[in-house]
Amino acid sequence: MGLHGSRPQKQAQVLMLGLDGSGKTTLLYKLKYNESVVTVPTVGFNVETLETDRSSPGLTVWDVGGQKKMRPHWRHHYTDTAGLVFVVDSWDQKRLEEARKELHRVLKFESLRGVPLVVLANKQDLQAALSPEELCRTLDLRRVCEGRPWFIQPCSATTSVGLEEGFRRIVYLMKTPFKQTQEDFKIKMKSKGFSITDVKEALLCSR
Ligand SMILES: Nc1nc2c(ncn2[C@@H]2O[C@H](COP(=O)(O)OP(=O)(O)OP(=O)(O)O)[C@@H](O)[C@H]2O)c(=O)[nH]1
Ligand SMILES: [Mg+2]
Repeated sequence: MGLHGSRPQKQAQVLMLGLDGSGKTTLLYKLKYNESVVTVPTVGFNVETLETDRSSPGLTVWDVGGQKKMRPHWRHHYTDTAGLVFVVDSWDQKRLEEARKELHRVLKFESLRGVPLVVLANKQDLQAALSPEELCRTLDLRRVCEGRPWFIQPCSATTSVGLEEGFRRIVYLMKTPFKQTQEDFKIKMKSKGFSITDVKEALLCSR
């Protein structure tokens, strides 16, 4: 899937949220233009379109500022959201509790019920970054995402690693019925020689 360019395509709305400084704007422009931009805290929002493959809608990605004063505005974007991307600074352990609370608060909104979620575990280029498994536990993802298609993707907006995968994953979750995503995952794991126990373990951390 090329995530660049400007071919006209049917669009699906993806809402990108996360605490201030988690890297939303940096990763949006890295994906769109493959450029490392110097950002300032977003007041309001940025919006960009990303192309996907021909069989999927293009993505209109809304990057809404994450500062405390901006968070009450997040809910104005919930209607028509087909996919949610929540960006976490995997290095900043001091702010993980704040990130957990905000994510849980967002997921309680009725208008986002069942909407697929990808958590981007950003800043993996930093040495002390927490792993996706550690973040999965700290953010209590398994419990809060009960009944919702979700995935946690390690990435770095600085190096680009994992960014396209994260957005491919949200497209896949948006396109595929929930039960099917779990079946696909089990088949993939088994074909790679993993045991049933491994599959169950992995499903706890990456649905
Ligand atoms: N090392 C490293 N730094 C990053 C990464 N992504 C973003 N940053 C840095 O983190 C800081 C904040 O990035 P922004 O993209 O402005 O964060 P934001 O989430 O858009 O913040 P708000 O607009 O306030 O919500 C900047 O100094 C970025 O260069 C990453 O993957 N690795
Ligand atoms: Mg920003």
